Amino acid sequence: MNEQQTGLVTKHTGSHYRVRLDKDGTYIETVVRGKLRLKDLKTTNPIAVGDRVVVEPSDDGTGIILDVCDRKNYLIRRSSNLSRQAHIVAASIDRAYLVISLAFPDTKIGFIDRFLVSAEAYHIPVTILINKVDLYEDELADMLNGFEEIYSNIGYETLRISALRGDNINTLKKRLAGKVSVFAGNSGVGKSSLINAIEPSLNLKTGEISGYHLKGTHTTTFYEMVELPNGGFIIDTPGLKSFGLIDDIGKEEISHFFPEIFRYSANCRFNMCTHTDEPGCAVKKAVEEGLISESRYSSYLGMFYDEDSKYRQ
Ligand SMILES: Nc1nc2c(ncn2[C@@H]2O[C@H](COP(=O)(O)OP(=O)(O)OP(=O)(O)O)[C@@H](O)[C@H]2O)c(=O)[nH]1
Ligand SMILES: [Mg+2]
Ligand SMILES: [Zn+2]
Repeated sequence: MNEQQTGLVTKHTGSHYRVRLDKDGTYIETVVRGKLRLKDLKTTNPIAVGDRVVVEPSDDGTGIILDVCDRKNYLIRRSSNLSRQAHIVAASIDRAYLVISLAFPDTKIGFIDRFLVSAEAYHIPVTILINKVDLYEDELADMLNGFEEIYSNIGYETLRISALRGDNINTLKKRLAGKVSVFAGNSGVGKSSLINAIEPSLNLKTGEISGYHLKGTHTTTFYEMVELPNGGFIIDTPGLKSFGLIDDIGKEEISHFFPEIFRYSANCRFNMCTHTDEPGCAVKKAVEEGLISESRYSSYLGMFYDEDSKYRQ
């Protein structure tokens, strides 16, 4: 029997995990020891890219994962509309980059706000990357200004970028240096294209936008962490169709994860105010005065009232 070692999970495909051994930086292809799978029934993937694991390597470049080390944090979502199971998108990350596009394909506001709520709940800082700005003219350019104003006023970092034209790629590159980052978003928004723009030698596969629906074609099919030459790791992920809140986030807690709603709620008349129809609600007043955006407030109401809308696209 070979000695046990620790390593970092850098790729996940089906039941296989690629692990980078801490000792010498070599990669081995592993599977999970049967018993471990049963430990955590609530998640579809007990191990995610970014996890540190204990492995037993064999001599032929394969190995078995024996245990998962404690995570610093994780980005988690409901795995599908019907399932009650959760899916860990990435583990132990410094920052999540939510890649969105206002067109070709457009990212839905509900998706963005549920992503942000989940990340707040799990203490993961988020930067919103608004990609494909080379395509935004006229109405889309106005929409871009409006969008950016809403999210930067709340305190989220936003960056206008274009993988195609190169806008702000150098700024992004500097932000990523030395950090572990995950790029997430719908299919076709340009996650893999952006990573290629940052580091062309990675040459990740990118896809077309389908002509009729103007949606992505799910080109990236696995979770993979790539290493940047100047230090730092980026996790490229397959396009997410939806971003449902997991059951652990209670209805009455949701408002805590809208930073601007939480801020104003300190002045609500009632301690337990749900900011729906209570008198003296400082949040509703702030919406009326334009201090909280109507789209954010309606995302909040959607998540609060309609259980299902939490899980829809
Ligand atoms: N005009 C324009 N097109 C872009 C830009 N970034 C990406 N694209 C195009 O968008 C399409 C999808 O890009 P991908 O990088 O494959 O998107 P993805 O987010 O990785 O998609 P999945 O892997 O399916 O989740 C490709 O045709 C890219 O050329 C951009 O900044 N501007
Ligand atoms: Mg991709
Ligand atoms: Zn209130």
